[in-house]
Amino acid sequence: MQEGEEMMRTQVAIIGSGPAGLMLGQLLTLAGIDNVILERKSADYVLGRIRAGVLEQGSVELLQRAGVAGRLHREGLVHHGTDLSFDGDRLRIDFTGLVGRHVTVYGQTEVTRDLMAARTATSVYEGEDVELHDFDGQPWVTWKKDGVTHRLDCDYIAGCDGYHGVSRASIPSEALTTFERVYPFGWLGVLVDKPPVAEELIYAHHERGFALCSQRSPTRSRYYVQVPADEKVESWSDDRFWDELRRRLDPATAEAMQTGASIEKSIAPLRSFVAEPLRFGKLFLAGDAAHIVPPTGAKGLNLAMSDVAMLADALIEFYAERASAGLDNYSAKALSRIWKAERFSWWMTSLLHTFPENGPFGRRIQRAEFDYLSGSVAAQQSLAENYTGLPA
Ligand code: RFL
Ligand code: PHB
Repeated sequence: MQEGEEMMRTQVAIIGSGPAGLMLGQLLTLAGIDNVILERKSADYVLGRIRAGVLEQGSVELLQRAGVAGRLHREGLVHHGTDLSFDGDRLRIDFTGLVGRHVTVYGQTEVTRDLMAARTATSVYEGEDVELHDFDGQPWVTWKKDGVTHRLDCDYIAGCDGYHGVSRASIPSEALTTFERVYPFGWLGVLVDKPPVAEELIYAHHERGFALCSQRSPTRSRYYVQVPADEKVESWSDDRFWDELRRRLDPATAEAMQTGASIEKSIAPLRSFVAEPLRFGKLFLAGDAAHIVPPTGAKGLNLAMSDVAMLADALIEFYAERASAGLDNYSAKALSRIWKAERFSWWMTSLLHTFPENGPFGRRIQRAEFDYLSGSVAAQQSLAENYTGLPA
């Protein structure tokens, strides 16, 4: 060590303070396993990101296990079904009636806030130039803060730093196989302080493109429209957004929707991505660091939660029994669930969006898929089973 450097030690170094990193940290802390979270942004920045809104029952149960479900149970909105609209024709998928399960609408921002408030172990925010070292041997991590270089020695590193993070990028490229589909469109999202237009979510297919009516609370709504991948958010005034959204909804919904000044507006690109395996030596990947799904199936946050539940159990088993079977199985076990969520998210995206390359044949197939779904309890059950969450 040189002057101006500071050294620490922990059992598990967690890179990234998103929902995956925070949940892993909470589960480890509850099990008495020392951990440090390193995050490159500020806590306020992390809390300012508007993202997911739908929690599977398994994610709610995990938040309960982590001891952070108090506000979720008070404020979360239980949804027993969702609506699909195809060129104005409506179909309700009754989750509870079909598969005896439901989802809970509770913003990712709130999940993050609750996990941050519960955290008692060390978190470093605004850590610059995080670097991972020797993770095929005795791992350590460095970062800079206020001009000082810090070093953290650890047993394991958990890469929970999202799609653009340093963890996956640190693994030699020949050790990873990646699978990717980039869609030629994104979602333009608007957050508005107006009551939701309907009790449940509405996923709408229209020849002008996909639209989604979602919500955060009885007074706050979240809406999305499909836009071309190269679209600029500056070209979308609030008025233009509301006009476009109305055109894509059935007339009664368009009429009933309350609009107002947006409090957030952003465009998210759509991508399917998986990196395999999820382990390289002492480094494990979890959440968006390892995989991306298009948001149509509402799976990204939920997959991050199920990954870290499996990783936490494996680490807990390792420290309790010095048994590495769980750690050795983590990648294969998590990937099996990840690929099913990838399939479902791709399927929902294919059914509901307008694809420039589709042509008349592709559009008829989409319509036939919707008509089949409308007439088949089996097909509806399959949607409900996947949307509410497959078992871990
Ligand atoms: P995150 O949330 O990206 O957190 C990663 C954290 O790592 C930090 N980081 C670094 N820290 C240190 N050093 C570095 N070099 C670092 N690089 C990055 C980042 O600052 C960040 O704080 O990943 P995590 O924890 O894996 O969580 C994944 C979820 O955020 C994501 O899957 C969901 O938001 C996806 N998603 C949805 N998921 C659902 O389950 N249901 C939904 O309804 C849903 N809707 C959505 C979504 C994502 C969206 N966008 C914007 C991509 C809707 C949208 C519009
Ligand atoms: C959201 O409310 O942001 C949301 C809901 C459902 C999705 C994606 C995003 O499938």
